Amino acid sequence: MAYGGYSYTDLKYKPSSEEDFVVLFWARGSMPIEKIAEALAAESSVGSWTKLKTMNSFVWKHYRARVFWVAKTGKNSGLIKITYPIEHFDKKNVSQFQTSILGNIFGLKELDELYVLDVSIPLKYQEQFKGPLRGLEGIRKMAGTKKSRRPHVGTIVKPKVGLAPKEWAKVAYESYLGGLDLVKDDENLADQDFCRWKDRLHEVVKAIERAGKETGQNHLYATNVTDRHSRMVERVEYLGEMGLQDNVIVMLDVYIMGLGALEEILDYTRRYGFATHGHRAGFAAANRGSFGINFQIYEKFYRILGIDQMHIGTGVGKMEGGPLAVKRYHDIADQQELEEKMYFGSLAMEFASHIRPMLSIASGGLDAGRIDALVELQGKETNIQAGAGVHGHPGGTVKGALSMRQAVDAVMKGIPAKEYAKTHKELAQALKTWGYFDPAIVRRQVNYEARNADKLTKTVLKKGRKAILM
Ligand code: CAP
Ligand code: MG
Repeated sequence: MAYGGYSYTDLKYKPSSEEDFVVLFWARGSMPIEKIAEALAAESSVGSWTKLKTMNSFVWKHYRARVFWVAKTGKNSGLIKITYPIEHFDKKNVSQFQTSILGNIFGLKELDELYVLDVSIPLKYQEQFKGPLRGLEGIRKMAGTKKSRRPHVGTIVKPKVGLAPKEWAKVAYESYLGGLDLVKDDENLADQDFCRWKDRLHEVVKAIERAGKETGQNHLYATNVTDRHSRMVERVEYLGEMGLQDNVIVMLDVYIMGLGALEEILDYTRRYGFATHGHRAGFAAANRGSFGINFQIYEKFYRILGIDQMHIGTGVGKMEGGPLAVKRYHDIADQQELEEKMYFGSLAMEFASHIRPMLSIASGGLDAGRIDALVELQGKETNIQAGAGVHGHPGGTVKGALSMRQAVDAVMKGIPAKEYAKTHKELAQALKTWGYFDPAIVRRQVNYEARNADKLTKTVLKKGRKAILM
């Protein structure tokens, strides 16, 4: 079935993991799904709505997209896999990649739904990028947890914005005293008049030194440098001159700034030897509707470009994302090989060997009572972070931080938080205030996935997007 005078369908084609991109779409519209697939392939590669006098066999052979798999769920709806040759894409230009695959196709008027579920990025394309400088192991080294392998614990100072530098650093100091590894700026705190970036930084550095003497820990601070490029560079250079690489992590609002800007600033963080923290504020706008882009696509690019620790959601907190989907995001953060799981809308992909694992950041509506469930889902290779769940603790910040550390200590000893709370007051107060998220709920879901993968896949192939676990 042709679109714009050409047929892009080649069901016999077998993409190579070295050189071909594979993109998985969900679509529904006013044309037969086979024609929708053709339209997507045309508009995202070499074609348009009608035949071109300028088309030639060389262009057609080397640069066109190929529809190689369609799973019809109705006459006009289904899942589609399209592959693109690496030559189609400009070198080291993530903007051009996005314009091709995540661009015009969203505007085609015959479509009522279009969701780009996943992208498998070929190894040869990955070679152009450096990946995380420190990655999961490097961040563990900074916090001194390489041996213990306990989850990291962190907080976001609250209120999100408004505190003056000394007030802000006092909250940070108390958080460290309670045993937290990481304190971070909120995504909307930058360099506002009431809390200038440099002033806050200097105060926090003092807090890290003071607290470290009491706790014996090497505490970390993720400082939000997000801004226009020149200002981000100035800040990274300033951090470099201060020699703060062992304690400071450069935080970036990665979705808002875009992949091109991210790649550019990562050249500077790498040059000065800084680890980076990726906050994904805004991603959900594209992740949730009937026209959208799944987070896993961005997450793969964040890792390949070089984010060291990355927000992936929790599955048990305040933000969207079911537990199993978040588990998939966890795999994308720290596994080298990913299997295809159609019930997550996920493709198989291999990360190149030089692309190190990222540490996942579990954040959003967490408190000590959710740590058992979180670890049940994501394991211990993660950074568990709570803002309100620390600073809203009835005993205040130090006790809130202690409650989080106690919950992590309990996990490491294999004791359920409810049990550990009998001898740990701060944890008991947290559980009393916010309740206990029973890890059995998560365990049931994880077991269900393990036992029913085939059934879940069949359901998605029959019912489409609404059956995909998100
Ligand atoms: C968490 C948080 C983070 C979210 C972002 C917030 O605070 O600081 O920005 O975790 O979501 O402002 O909501 P609380 P995600 O601990 O007080 O909820 O990690 O899913 O990207
Ligand atoms: Mg926040």
